Amino acid sequence: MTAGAESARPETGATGGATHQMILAIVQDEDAGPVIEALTGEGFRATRINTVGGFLRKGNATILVGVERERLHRALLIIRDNCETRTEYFVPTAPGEVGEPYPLDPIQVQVGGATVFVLDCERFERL
Ligand code: 2BA
Repeated sequence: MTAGAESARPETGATGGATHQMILAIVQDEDAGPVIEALTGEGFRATRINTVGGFLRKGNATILVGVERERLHRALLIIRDNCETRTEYFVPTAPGEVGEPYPLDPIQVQVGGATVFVLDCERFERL
């Protein structure tokens, strides 16, 4: 049976629970390459989307990983082990009396390892 034919059926469990889950992991740019390499090295499939954090307005990466429920834990471990916590600085501004806003003292923030959401997949197909 081809992969396409096999997966043309909705992949839901006998109890109706999802058999696949979607990991949505927001990681720092520097960690995205190692995370994807480690995931694919263990047979996971992953997609990287280049994103921007709403607070720092700095580029980061959102990695989508569709996984079978039994392999979820392993994928999360890989993500955790390949993401570092780093210190970044955010420079807030205050409105100036005339013209340009002026910078205030930098605020230190700890970014990462990874911000992870795990979603049940209602349906997974490869067409
Ligand atoms: P950013 O929004 O650029 O946030 C970068 C870091 O700034 C955060 O690191 C956190 O330490 C700090 N931060 C964010 N919002 C803050 C606030 N209102 N006040 C003070 N500090 C704040 P992480 O928590 O590790 O988040 C890293 C990135 O993950 C975020 O980048 C954002 O792109 C994403 N993210 C985090 N939580 C999220 C959520 N609940 N929903 C969607 N994306 C999220």
